[in-house]
Amino acid sequence: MDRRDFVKLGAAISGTLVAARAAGQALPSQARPLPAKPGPFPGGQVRVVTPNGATLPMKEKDGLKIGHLVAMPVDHTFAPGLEGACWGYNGRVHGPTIEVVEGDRARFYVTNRLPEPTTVHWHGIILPNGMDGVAGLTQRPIMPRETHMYEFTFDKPGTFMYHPHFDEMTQMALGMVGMIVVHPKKPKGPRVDRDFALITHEWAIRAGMRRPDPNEMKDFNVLTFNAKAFPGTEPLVVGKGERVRIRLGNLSAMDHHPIHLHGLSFEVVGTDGGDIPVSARVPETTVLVPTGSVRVIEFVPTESGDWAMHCHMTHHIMNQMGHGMGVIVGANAAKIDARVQQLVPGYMTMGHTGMGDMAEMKMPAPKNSIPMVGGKGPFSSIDMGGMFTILKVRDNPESEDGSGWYSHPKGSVADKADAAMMQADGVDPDVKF
Ligand SMILES: [Cu+2]
Repeated sequence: MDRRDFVKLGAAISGTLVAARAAGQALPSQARPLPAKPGPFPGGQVRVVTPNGATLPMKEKDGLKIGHLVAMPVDHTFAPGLEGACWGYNGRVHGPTIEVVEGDRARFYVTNRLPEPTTVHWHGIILPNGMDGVAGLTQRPIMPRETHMYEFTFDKPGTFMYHPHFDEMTQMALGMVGMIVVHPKKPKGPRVDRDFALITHEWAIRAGMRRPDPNEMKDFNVLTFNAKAFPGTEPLVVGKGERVRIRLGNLSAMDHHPIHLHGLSFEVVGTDGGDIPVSARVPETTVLVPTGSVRVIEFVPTESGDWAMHCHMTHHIMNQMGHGMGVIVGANAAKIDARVQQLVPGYMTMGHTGMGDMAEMKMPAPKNSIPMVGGKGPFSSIDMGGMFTILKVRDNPESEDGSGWYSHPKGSVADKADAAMMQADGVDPDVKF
């Protein structure tokens, strides 16, 4: 079934309960990220928080940091209602974030519990050629049930990624990616109070199926931050006036993602190639994260609130949906519906007033699929999905419950105006154009 069929199927049968799932559900995983505390890192650098994710535990032995990555099949929940038969590391999709300090020497055991060979490539890390993880070129592939050992020194600080370099198309499409953060020994620039790692990714999951399709080249219907689609994404809680860093990696198969933040402007301070000199930084509100790249942004929010953070490709802030359909915005659905209902009882056209009502529609969906849009908001359903999350800027992030909604000062929310108000301001409510 393709996405077009999903729309047809959804449109053809009406009446049951999906809308409850669509509009009524609370934002899941609202657990607050751990408060940023100075970690055991030089210069009091804070630990990186991976929303919806984890950090790889590392043991220390004889001045060596030792980690273990297990490549394996993982049952993963993208958002409530959508399960995927994915591949990942250590029981997670995506794999845990590796967090070390410049100069650390690390040993990684990589165990393969997949049905095919794999390797790990340490994307952006400068290391001896034989540790680079390219099957055939720099090493023997890690066969199923084998473990290989990688050992190298993290010579350069920055933000990097890891992923397989065997059957990249399948293994990355099924979720085998992760982030690497190398803290500098001597931090430069102003101290950062919050530090987040987010990987953008895209998946093709046919309605009713569980296995993402690795062969897809353009019709991606599940777009994620850290493998979660809204409303499954965990918000980023930060303090007003705090310096915040977000490390954005992109290991999508085909697409770049212009990530846009509301309520502030930021500077792009680094890539997976290194730091951007202060003199070359420009203020932005959207950063394009090309596939295979990292962009690190920093900002100091000055306005409290619940601020949207999302990919600005509008198809990427929708969940499973069909785009391969005719334009029916403005069509007279009553006529269409009456005619089609003679053949298909209960038929209901969707999209003739735009797609903003999708979250509220009482329309069933196939098993294992999520509504195209819709998370619960404080005012109404939020009609976005996919690569969307919320930056929660709080006056006192440590003591306030950041998992709740922002409470707006009285009179500070855009709301209905009546004709008398307009006339009092010299605005003609019945103006003709
Ligand atoms: Cu996007």
